[in-house]
Amino acid sequence: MIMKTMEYTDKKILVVGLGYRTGLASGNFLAGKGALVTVTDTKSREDLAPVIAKLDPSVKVVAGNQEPSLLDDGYELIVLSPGVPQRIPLIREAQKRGIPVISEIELAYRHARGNIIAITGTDGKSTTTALTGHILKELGFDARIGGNIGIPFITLVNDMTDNTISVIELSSFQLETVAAFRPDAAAILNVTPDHLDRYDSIDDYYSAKLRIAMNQDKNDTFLYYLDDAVMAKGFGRIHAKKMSFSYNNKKADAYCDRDYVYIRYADNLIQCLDTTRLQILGQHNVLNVMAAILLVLAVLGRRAVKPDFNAIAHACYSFAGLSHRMEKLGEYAGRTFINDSKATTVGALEMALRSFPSNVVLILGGRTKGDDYSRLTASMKGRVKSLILIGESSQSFSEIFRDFNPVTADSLDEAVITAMKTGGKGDTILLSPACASFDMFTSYEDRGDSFRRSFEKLQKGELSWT
Ligand code: UMA
Ligand code: ADP
Repeated sequence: MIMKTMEYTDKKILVVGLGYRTGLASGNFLAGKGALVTVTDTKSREDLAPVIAKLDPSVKVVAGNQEPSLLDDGYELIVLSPGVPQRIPLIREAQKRGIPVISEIELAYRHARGNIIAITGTDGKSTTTALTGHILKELGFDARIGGNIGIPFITLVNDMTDNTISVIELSSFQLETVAAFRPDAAAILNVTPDHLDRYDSIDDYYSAKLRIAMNQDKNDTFLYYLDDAVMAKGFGRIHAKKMSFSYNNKKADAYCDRDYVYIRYADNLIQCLDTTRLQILGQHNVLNVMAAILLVLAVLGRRAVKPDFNAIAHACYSFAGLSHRMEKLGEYAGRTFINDSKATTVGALEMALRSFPSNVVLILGGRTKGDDYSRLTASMKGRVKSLILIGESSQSFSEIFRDFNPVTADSLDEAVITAMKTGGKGDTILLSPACASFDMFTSYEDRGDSFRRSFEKLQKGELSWT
């Protein structure tokens, strides 16, 4: 039985996974509501020290121990951080004992006010979330962004009003343990293989994503990408009004024709914006723009507000994009440097490559996530003129991509020097690793920042390549 009450005083609640953000935020929120909170994490107290320092002093910390016997303390609710899989013995035991296990997203949902837009998908979630929030703010709404983008949803709920619109990025991990969560508008942007180290198959991964819409009804909106072959499976379970976007299929509610984005709205076809005026680069970002506009329209519809399409278009034009996603760092000696460190999947790199017809010097590799990387060769052919491998995947990638004569680099400084030595004027030097960063860096941001520093060193003459 899920504890529906929002009265937490003296209730014993276990938060599993302190992390850097989610467990910390959930623990502090619940302690603030008077709950008796314990947080458990497999890391040592020493490793967790900087996070423990930010915890409400009333929260008990069990570090380095996550034995199922912890449950003998009699918890009424478990809040699970996204990085912790449900298959661990502690959670299996909690499920056996009938203790409700919910994600921080579910917890936040129960306290949220106003409207909720929820966005999932393999790639493009953060960009679409930030853009949707940006459009709403430009239109004058009280929009807040959060979720997997790095701001736990629970940190947003305390000062919400009925006018607030929360735009929440959701990972499949967070969706695994939602229960009553019901967004006014939900989107699955795309589904390509990812996180196959956590899921048994792409179907399992997709099932977790579909949970975004499982409680929606016909008054809600569910948005999907019409060109995605994996989608449409499982739609039988969705009761919301469906809308779609497509790169060029005119049956969709939003599509692109030549340089323009068209939107179907109240039986009219609106030429909404000119894609050449967007600051965010690449075809994939046109898809993200279409998704963001349709989500905004869904919530405006909910509020019976007539859309100002001109203002929406201008809000899209003024969106500068997020760092580490096809971010142009600058030019040096005739080469253009692009930081796409957030491309941690095969699908993301495939999309990035579509933006460059040729002369790409690609920096690839890191910690793999169980995908079939050989399918990248099709999009690399003709576009990638030289390949530089980084990270722990170097050995296996040398074999998979041997036709590209790859060179291995131990650091991004070395990768940049090699890129300069092997290439020439007109090249695009692209960091788009298609892998997680944790083998060499603390995060994709750390990897992208390191690439930026290498570029800056090059500009200052601190990296010698001639
Ligand atoms: N742990 C255990 N037991 C286990 C496994 C892990 O105790 O069996 C502990 C770990 O030691 C760690 C904690 O559990 O301390 C897990 O923390 P977390 O990974 O949930 O970390 P947070 O800092 O709270 O970050 C999470 C998201 N991380 C993941 O989903 C892995 C962040 O997404 C998100 O921004 C943040 O919540 C706020 O919502 C990051 C991510 O990589 C960017 N997401 C994946 C992605 O985008 O592909 C899903
Ligand atoms: P996410 O939050 O889902 O990881 P981001 O918006 O951070 O997505 O973008 C990460 C990378 O994914 C980008 O650098 C880009 O290469 C790729 N990408 C962005 N949008 C899409 C999309 N709609 N389809 C495929 N790839 C995309």
